[in-house]
Amino acid sequence: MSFWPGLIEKYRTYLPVTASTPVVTLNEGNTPLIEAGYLSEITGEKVFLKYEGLNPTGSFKDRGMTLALSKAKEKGARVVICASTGNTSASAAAYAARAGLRCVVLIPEGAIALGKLSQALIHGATVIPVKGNFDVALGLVREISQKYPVTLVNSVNPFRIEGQKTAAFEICDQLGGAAPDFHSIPVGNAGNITAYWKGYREYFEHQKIRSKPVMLGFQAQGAAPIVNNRMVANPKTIATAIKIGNPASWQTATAARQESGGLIDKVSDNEIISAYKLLAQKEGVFVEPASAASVAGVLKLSKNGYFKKTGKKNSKKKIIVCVLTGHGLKDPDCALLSVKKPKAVPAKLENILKVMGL
Ligand code: AN7
Repeated sequence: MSFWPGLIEKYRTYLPVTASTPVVTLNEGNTPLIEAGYLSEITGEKVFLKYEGLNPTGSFKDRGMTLALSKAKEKGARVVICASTGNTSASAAAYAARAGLRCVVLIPEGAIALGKLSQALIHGATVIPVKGNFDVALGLVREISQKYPVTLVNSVNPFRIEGQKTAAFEICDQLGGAAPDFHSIPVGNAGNITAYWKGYREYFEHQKIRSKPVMLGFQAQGAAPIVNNRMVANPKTIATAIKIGNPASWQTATAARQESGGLIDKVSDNEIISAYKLLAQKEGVFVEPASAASVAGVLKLSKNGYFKKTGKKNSKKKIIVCVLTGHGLKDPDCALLSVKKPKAVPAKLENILKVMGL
């Protein structure tokens, strides 16, 4: 195959589609696994970045949405609905536009990043800001989809998980038919950690890989219900994508943790922003804040000696894959708040040279 046909065609045999399923695709997937030289150096391990921000709408949600919209179209749905901290709404809006379906999105008012809001709007979705947080909005769309002929495309829709599991397949394919030793991922509603673990398990069962990774999930400190084993009524974090207090896939996330011998830990907003800037300035990779949680978590564990103590007992460097779930351009406000803003100078050589330190 000389071009990438999208993940449904690529991984068709692993997915619940038939020859008559209409494939709604933007040729999502096939994202790069980037070697992270700086992170490898400071951790002493071999770190890779799975850059999911390079999907068509700029986040991993496209993997789930290609399948969710294909299946919705197959069953004759006219309207899809979701609640979202932003990326799900952007992706649902784009894939619904492509499928010719109506899309309705509920978002927590004032709490989603600018890029995501502009995407949902320009793709023609009916955007309904709600005076409440994500968890409240998810409750509402669940109720609507039960009472009306409206298809829910949040990750409680099993086709979302099926599509998203293909990212685990890709990582193993990219590593030459092997799973990483550790898989690090931000956790919000917990659909993605569920999906990756399912993907690794299936590749293992199909003997495509000989081991499965240890799963490392990271929540933001102010939105860490799974870590604290307690719902959070008013989640708070700069990483708005994972500002979620009652994850829908809570049970399957803790199962992934337990079955893989991994952990789900929390990272502070400061740790998230440090990792966010490190990725941009040392690796050249611009992500949104939530995505940096996977790297912040690995740095935290590395400092505590975790990778030396855990996993295979040999001196070989461990392979750690950090999932970077969304593109930095999703949240330009956060970037501008994290740096010193430049001052304008007169358009004269001497002024420019002075700023350059020449
Ligand atoms: C960039 O868009 O929940 O644990 O409504 O956008 O599968 O929820 C987004 C989640 C991580 C967490 N990184 O994934 C939504 C939404 C980014 C995200 C997550 C999200 P899950």
